[in-house]
Amino acid sequence: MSSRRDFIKISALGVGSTTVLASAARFGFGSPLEDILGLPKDEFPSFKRYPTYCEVCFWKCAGWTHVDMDGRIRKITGNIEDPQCNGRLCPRGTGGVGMYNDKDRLKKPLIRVSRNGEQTYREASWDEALDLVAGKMKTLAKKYGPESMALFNHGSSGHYFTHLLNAFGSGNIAAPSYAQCRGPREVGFETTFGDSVGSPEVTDIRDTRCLVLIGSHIGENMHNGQVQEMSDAIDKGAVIITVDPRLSTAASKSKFWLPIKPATDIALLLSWIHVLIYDNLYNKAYVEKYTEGFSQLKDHVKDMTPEWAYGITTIAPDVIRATAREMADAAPSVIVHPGRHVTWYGDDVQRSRAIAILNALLGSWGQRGGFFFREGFKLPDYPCPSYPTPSWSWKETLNGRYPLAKMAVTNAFVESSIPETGKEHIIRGWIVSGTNLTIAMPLKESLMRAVQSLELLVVVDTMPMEITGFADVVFPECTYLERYDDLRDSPHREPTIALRMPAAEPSYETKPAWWIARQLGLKLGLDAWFNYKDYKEVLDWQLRQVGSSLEEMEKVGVKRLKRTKGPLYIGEGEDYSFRTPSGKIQLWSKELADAGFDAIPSYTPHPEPPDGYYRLIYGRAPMHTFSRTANNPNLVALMPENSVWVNPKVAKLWGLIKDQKVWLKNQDGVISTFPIKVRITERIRWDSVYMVHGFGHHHKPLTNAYGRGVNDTEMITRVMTDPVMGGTGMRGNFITFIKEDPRKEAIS
Ligand SMILES: Nc1nc2c(c(=O)[nH]1)N[C@H]1C(S)=C(S)[C@@H](COP(=O)(O)OP(=O)(O)OC[C@H]3O[C@@H](n4cnc5c(=O)[nH]c(N)nc54)[C@H](O)[C@@H]3O)O[C@H]1N2
Ligand SMILES: Nc1nc2c(c(=O)[nH]1)N[C@H]1C(S)=C(S)[C@@H](COP(=O)(O)OP(=O)(O)OC[C@H]3O[C@@H](n4cnc5c(=O)[nH]c(N)nc54)[C@H](O)[C@@H]3O)O[C@H]1N2
Ligand code: SF4
Ligand SMILES: [Mo]
Repeated sequence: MSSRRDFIKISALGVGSTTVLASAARFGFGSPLEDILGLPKDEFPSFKRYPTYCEVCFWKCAGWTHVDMDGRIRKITGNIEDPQCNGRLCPRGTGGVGMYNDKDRLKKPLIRVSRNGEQTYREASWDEALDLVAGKMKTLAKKYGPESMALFNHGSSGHYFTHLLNAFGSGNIAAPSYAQCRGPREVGFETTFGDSVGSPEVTDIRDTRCLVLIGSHIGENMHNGQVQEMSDAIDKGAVIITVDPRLSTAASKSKFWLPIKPATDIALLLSWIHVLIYDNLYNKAYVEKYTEGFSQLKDHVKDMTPEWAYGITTIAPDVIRATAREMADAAPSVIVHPGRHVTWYGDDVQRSRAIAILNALLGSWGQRGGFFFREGFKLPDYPCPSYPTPSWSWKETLNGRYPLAKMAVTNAFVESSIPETGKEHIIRGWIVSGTNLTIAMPLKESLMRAVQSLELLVVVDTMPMEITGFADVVFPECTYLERYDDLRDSPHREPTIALRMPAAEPSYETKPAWWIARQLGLKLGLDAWFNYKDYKEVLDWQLRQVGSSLEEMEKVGVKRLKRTKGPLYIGEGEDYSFRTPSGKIQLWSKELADAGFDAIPSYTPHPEPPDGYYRLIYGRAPMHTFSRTANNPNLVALMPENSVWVNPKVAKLWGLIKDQKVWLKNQDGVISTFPIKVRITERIRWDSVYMVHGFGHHHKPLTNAYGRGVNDTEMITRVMTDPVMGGTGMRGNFITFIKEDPRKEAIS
């Protein structure tokens, strides 16, 4: 087992200990132990290594799992051939061994039973648990049709259960990574450029001369390749402009930090557009050749001067002008970053549109140092019959709302799972895999009503996370270090494929998701869709179609391929047709207008915190991924709990002192289950408080995570839903402090 000491040694040495790593270490990167210590590679002659790609977050860095002579997984390092990580993992990726070692892992299938009138779980054999689920799925299909089954997923396991449900006759598949994360951004960019930003993002940070971050907190948001590229760009003299009510790590490396009043970004963006147009700073050749709707845009922003925006955003007019000029000076090698988690205030598609429009005026889409054209490698699908056509799909759960949603909306599924809402199409059973819905989704009340209404709830997870406590049946998946999974084929500057293979046998009685889905498929009579015994057969078949093999990939882990679909950028003056209805970039969007929305973004004010309350904003910490790492012993050692960031002015007003524990209460009277430590810092505006998402677990089996800090989701009871695509804006909640234990008061 990797001990805590080993791990801490790795990260401590990783900071600034080698010149090669100097810049990446700025953001806390570790590096292969051998490199840091300068040891010959055969210092660990008994270590074997197996290729993998990381599952600690969805950047999916490719790496190697190292196993000692006793077959124990000891460490994970990056694969130097992988353009998504360049041989370096972030602290979470290095700490991934903790997911394997976690003593609280799910170990056996569990079935909910009633004992002496009380519900509990009992351990079951795989066969019994699978039979139970398949039997219930058959009953639901007979009673209500196969469409009554839905899947909520995130991560690698999603594909196998998607395949299962598609073969079963349901297309009802949703992920919080859309309506609670990047959905509005994809719609905002698609309606402008005809293309989404995707993952990894198509931002050409490597060669940029100016990077503008609107909230997006790269450096705490540790998406590996992006962080490395940003660090290199800083070394090459790129100007960083960060707009954030909090002095984020990125803001601290920036030439300009704009501590904006939260919820007012659209006003700033419109005033930047105003300056670019009315000060003649925009890229005229690009705009003339590739865009349409310029004159409407010009009219629209006529009065949206920096002076106008100052009154709304608190950012001084000269700063707005100076930063607009920096962008124009760097254009087209400039990126106004689209962000990733963008479900903030319910007008998020429009904010993303404003960001896209700004990029269009600067001419950065399709340009070096702006946005590149990605290319992926499409692996052929393993042969199977075509899927049956469902009689209704996720679109029907929208009931005519969210017309531009391109994927299922989790919150609409939740509503459709509550029969009393009187919907025509009702969902009766869920499979939940790789997503801890109770922490990922706001609106706990409707989530709980849905959970109580379901006739079947199956959870597939590696850990006893909160959502598992609601399941009828829990299937324990083995960790990513113990299994084969689909080849990673995410598009990037060059296409690559990466393999994940097991470095050890699955611990306890855990199984890979592909196996679980296949067993259910066989029990449901869907054999034709699962025509293999081992997923290795699927991978080898796919690889052989493209001139490789599993044997080759097991040696190299990553294979880089040549681009075949054209260059990374648009050539100078080249004709180019965007994938919009007219082939031009839409500064004025017909698609939005036709659907009844603003064709050009406008600023609308949002509610302000009442007296004595502060806006709750949240984000990431470099050493954790949402709630998925909250119990990981290696990462808990680095950061055991979150704290609430409070401005000194506010701390003084409330008489708060450093590290004091307080409870939080929100505008609807909801009080946090646990207290949280106060961090007093000038790095946050006085009107807001900040905390890292993913803490405050209330599930006791999570022995490292239980009761540590506050769960931000618990405090988010007001949600502003984006009418364009259904994203749940979560930053309109206000909290105040309670200094004494509120439960004690209630008792006395
Ligand atoms: N309040 C609030 N809500 C948010 C956010 C926020 O910042 N604040 N962020 C939003 C964003 S950006 C996103 S993308 C979503 C993410 O939300 P989720 O998709 O729910 O992400 P995680 O919290 O990582 O939950 C992942 C679950 O997967 C399990 N898991 C880990 N590895 C495996 C595996 O190999 N197999 C299986 N089957 N399960 C595994 C974990 O134990 C955990 O239960 O949350 C969104 N919700
Ligand atoms: N270490 C780590 N890295 C991660 C993840 C993780 O869990 N851990 N998750 C990954 C995922 S799935 C996602 S989606 C991304 C999310 O990462 P980002 O897209 O970077 O996250 P955001 O939530 O948009 O940004 C959070 C920042 O927004 C600021 N902010 C809050 N309100 C406002 C506002 O009104 N205006 C402005 N301008 N700023 C505001 C906060 O102070 C904070 O610094 O991170 C990814 N990377
Ligand atoms: S960024 Fe870190 S956690 Fe995410 S995939 Fe890469 S190494 Fe893993
Ligand atoms: Mo996300």
